Amino acid sequence: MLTRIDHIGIACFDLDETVEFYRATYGFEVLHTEANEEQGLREAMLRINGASDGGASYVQLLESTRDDSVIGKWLAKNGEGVHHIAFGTEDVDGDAEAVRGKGVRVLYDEPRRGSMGSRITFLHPKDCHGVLTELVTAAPQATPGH
Ligand code: MC0
Repeated sequence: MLTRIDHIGIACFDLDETVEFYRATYGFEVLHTEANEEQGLREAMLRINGASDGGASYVQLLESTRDDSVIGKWLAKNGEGVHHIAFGTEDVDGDAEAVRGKGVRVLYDEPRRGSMGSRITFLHPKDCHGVLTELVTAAPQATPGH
Protein backbone atom coordinates (compact mmCIF):
# COMPACT_ATOMS: atom_id res chain seq x y z
CA MET A 1 0.00 0.00 0.00
CA LEU A 2 1.32 3.41 -0.95
CA THR A 3 1.28 5.53 2.18
CA ARG A 4 3.05 8.80 1.45
CA ILE A 5 4.94 10.91 -1.03
CA ASP A 6 8.54 9.78 -0.50
CA HIS A 7 10.08 12.45 -2.70
CA ILE A 8 9.79 14.76 -5.66
CA GLY A 9 12.78 14.24 -7.96
CA ILE A 10 14.04 17.47 -9.54
CA ALA A 11 16.69 17.48 -12.27
CA CYS A 12 19.20 20.33 -12.09
CA PHE A 13 22.34 21.40 -13.92
CA ASP A 14 24.35 22.33 -10.81
CA LEU A 15 23.60 20.41 -7.61
CA ASP A 16 25.46 22.72 -5.21
CA GLU A 17 23.84 25.84 -6.63
CA THR A 18 20.37 24.28 -6.48
CA VAL A 19 20.88 23.03 -2.91
CA GLU A 20 21.81 26.57 -1.95
CA PHE A 21 18.63 27.91 -3.58
CA TYR A 22 16.46 25.51 -1.53
CA ARG A 23 18.35 26.37 1.67
CA ALA A 24 18.27 30.14 1.18
CA THR A 25 14.69 30.31 -0.14
CA TYR A 26 12.86 27.76 2.02
CA GLY A 27 15.29 26.85 4.80
CA PHE A 28 15.40 23.17 3.72
CA GLU A 29 18.60 21.44 4.85
CA VAL A 30 20.40 18.56 3.18
CA LEU A 31 19.98 15.31 5.12
CA HIS A 32 22.04 13.17 2.78
CA THR A 33 24.09 13.30 -0.42
CA GLU A 34 25.36 10.44 -2.53
CA ALA A 35 26.53 9.45 -5.99
CA ASN A 36 24.66 6.64 -7.73
CA GLU A 37 26.99 5.10 -10.35
CA GLU A 38 24.32 2.79 -11.77
CA GLN A 39 21.99 5.74 -12.47
CA GLY A 40 24.83 8.14 -13.42
CA LEU A 41 23.88 10.87 -11.00
CA ARG A 42 24.74 12.81 -7.86
CA GLU A 43 21.89 13.65 -5.54
CA ALA A 44 20.93 15.55 -2.42
CA MET A 45 17.97 14.61 -0.22
CA LEU A 46 16.32 17.54 1.59
CA ARG A 47 14.06 16.19 4.33
CA ILE A 48 10.70 17.94 4.61
CA ASN A 49 8.94 15.82 7.25
CA GLY A 50 8.87 12.36 8.86
CA ALA A 51 6.05 9.83 8.46
CA SER A 52 4.57 7.08 10.64
CA ASP A 53 5.39 4.22 8.23
CA GLY A 54 9.11 4.56 8.89
CA GLY A 55 9.89 6.80 5.96
CA ALA A 56 9.89 10.52 5.35
CA SER A 57 9.18 13.02 2.58
CA TYR A 58 12.00 14.68 0.70
CA VAL A 59 12.88 16.97 -2.14
CA GLN A 60 15.47 15.06 -4.16
CA LEU A 61 17.82 17.16 -6.29
CA LEU A 62 19.48 15.25 -9.15
CA GLU A 63 22.56 16.23 -11.15
CA SER A 64 23.81 14.06 -14.01
CA THR A 65 27.37 12.73 -13.85
CA ARG A 66 27.47 11.46 -17.44
CA ASP A 67 25.80 12.64 -20.65
CA ASP A 68 24.16 9.30 -21.42
CA SER A 69 22.45 8.95 -18.01
CA VAL A 70 18.67 9.20 -17.70
CA ILE A 71 18.99 12.59 -15.99
CA GLY A 72 21.62 13.81 -18.49
CA LYS A 73 19.41 12.96 -21.46
CA TRP A 74 16.35 14.44 -19.78
CA LEU A 75 18.15 17.72 -18.96
CA ALA A 76 19.43 18.02 -22.54
CA LYS A 77 15.89 17.61 -23.86
CA ASN A 78 13.83 19.48 -21.25
CA GLY A 79 16.12 21.61 -19.10
CA GLU A 80 15.72 21.75 -15.33
CA GLY A 81 12.49 20.80 -13.57
CA VAL A 82 10.41 18.09 -11.93
CA HIS A 83 11.56 14.73 -13.26
CA HIS A 84 9.53 12.23 -11.23
CA ILE A 85 7.33 11.67 -8.21
CA ALA A 86 7.99 8.85 -5.75
CA PHE A 87 5.43 7.14 -3.52
CA GLY A 88 6.54 5.38 -0.32
CA THR A 89 5.48 1.85 0.59
CA GLU A 90 6.52 -0.82 3.06
CA ASP A 91 6.40 -3.39 0.24
CA VAL A 92 7.84 -2.23 -3.08
CA ASP A 93 7.91 -5.81 -4.43
CA GLY A 94 4.23 -6.45 -3.71
CA ASP A 95 3.05 -3.05 -4.88
CA ALA A 96 5.10 -3.27 -8.10
CA GLU A 97 3.52 -6.66 -8.85
CA ALA A 98 0.03 -5.34 -8.09
CA VAL A 99 0.52 -2.36 -10.41
CA ARG A 100 2.01 -4.61 -13.11
CA GLY A 101 -1.11 -6.75 -12.84
CA LYS A 102 -3.17 -3.69 -13.70
CA GLY A 103 -1.33 -3.29 -17.00
CA VAL A 104 1.16 -0.57 -16.04
CA ARG A 105 4.73 -1.12 -17.29
CA VAL A 106 7.13 -1.56 -14.35
CA LEU A 107 10.61 -0.71 -15.65
CA TYR A 108 12.68 -3.08 -13.49
CA ASP A 109 12.17 -6.84 -13.09
CA GLU A 110 13.44 -6.53 -9.52
CA PRO A 111 13.70 -3.36 -7.38
CA ARG A 112 17.12 -1.68 -7.52
CA ARG A 113 19.14 0.33 -5.03
CA GLY A 114 17.91 3.86 -4.43
CA SER A 115 18.87 6.72 -2.20
CA MET A 116 20.00 5.93 1.37
CA GLY A 117 19.82 2.18 0.80
CA SER A 118 16.19 2.23 -0.27
CA ARG A 119 14.73 -0.25 -2.78
CA ILE A 120 13.11 1.36 -5.81
CA THR A 121 11.36 0.72 -9.07
CA PHE A 122 9.83 2.95 -11.73
CA LEU A 123 6.54 2.96 -13.68
CA HIS A 124 6.56 4.13 -17.28
CA PRO A 125 5.32 7.73 -17.61
CA LYS A 126 3.28 6.85 -20.71
CA ASP A 127 1.19 4.49 -18.55
CA CYS A 128 0.81 7.08 -15.75
CA HIS A 129 -0.70 10.08 -17.53
CA GLY A 130 2.71 11.60 -18.29
CA VAL A 131 4.25 11.23 -14.83
CA LEU A 132 7.39 9.12 -14.33
CA THR A 133 6.44 7.40 -11.06
CA GLU A 134 8.78 5.70 -8.60
CA LEU A 135 7.87 3.28 -5.79
CA VAL A 136 10.21 3.30 -2.77
CA THR A 137 10.70 1.18 0.31
CA ALA A 138 12.96 3.00 2.75
CA ALA A 139 15.90 1.18 4.32
CA PRO A 140 15.17 0.27 7.97
CA GLN A 141 17.98 2.56 9.17
CA ALA A 142 16.34 5.50 7.37
CA THR A 143 13.53 5.47 9.94
CA PRO A 144 13.11 9.03 11.27
CA GLY A 145 14.22 9.32 14.86
CA HIS A 146 16.45 6.20 14.69
C1 MC0 B 1 10.71 10.51 -20.52
N1 MC0 B 1 9.42 10.82 -20.73
C2 MC0 B 1 8.92 11.35 -19.63
C3 MC0 B 1 10.00 11.38 -18.71
N2 MC0 B 1 11.08 10.84 -19.29
N3 MC0 B 1 7.70 11.80 -19.32
C4 MC0 B 1 7.52 12.30 -18.07
N4 MC0 B 1 8.51 12.37 -17.14
C5 MC0 B 1 9.74 11.92 -17.42
N5 MC0 B 1 10.70 11.98 -16.52
C6 MC0 B 1 8.67 10.66 -21.98
C7 MC0 B 1 9.31 11.43 -23.11
O1 MC0 B 1 8.84 12.75 -23.15
C8 MC0 B 1 8.93 10.64 -24.32
O2 MC0 B 1 7.63 11.00 -24.73
C9 MC0 B 1 8.91 9.21 -23.82
O3 MC0 B 1 8.73 9.29 -22.38
C10 MC0 B 1 10.21 8.48 -24.11
O4 MC0 B 1 11.24 9.30 -23.58
P1 MC0 B 1 12.75 9.28 -24.03
O5 MC0 B 1 13.28 10.66 -23.86
O6 MC0 B 1 12.91 8.58 -25.35
O7 MC0 B 1 13.41 8.44 -22.89
P2 MC0 B 1 13.59 6.88 -22.71
O8 MC0 B 1 12.45 6.14 -23.31
O9 MC0 B 1 14.97 6.53 -23.14
O10 MC0 B 1 13.52 6.80 -21.12
C11 MC0 B 1 12.36 7.07 -20.42
C12 MC0 B 1 12.34 6.14 -19.18
C13 MC0 B 1 13.65 6.45 -18.41
C14 MC0 B 1 11.11 6.49 -18.35
C15 MC0 B 1 12.27 4.69 -19.62
O11 MC0 B 1 13.64 7.81 -17.97
C16 MC0 B 1 13.85 5.56 -17.20
O12 MC0 B 1 14.28 4.41 -17.31
N6 MC0 B 1 13.59 6.08 -15.97
C17 MC0 B 1 13.77 5.30 -14.73
C18 MC0 B 1 15.11 5.59 -14.11
C19 MC0 B 1 15.32 7.05 -13.67
O13 MC0 B 1 14.46 7.89 -13.88
N7 MC0 B 1 16.54 7.31 -13.14
C20 MC0 B 1 16.88 8.65 -12.64
C21 MC0 B 1 16.42 8.84 -11.26
P3 MC0 B 1 7.30 11.36 -26.25
O14 MC0 B 1 5.84 11.71 -26.23
O15 MC0 B 1 8.22 12.49 -26.60
O16 MC0 B 1 7.60 10.09 -27.01
S1 MC0 B 1 17.10 7.60 -10.19
C22 MC0 B 1 16.57 8.03 -8.65
O17 MC0 B 1 15.90 9.00 -8.49
C23 MC0 B 1 17.02 7.13 -7.50
C24 MC0 B 1 18.48 7.32 -7.28
C25 MC0 B 1 16.23 7.36 -6.21
O18 MC0 B 1 15.14 7.94 -6.24
O19 MC0 B 1 16.68 6.94 -5.14
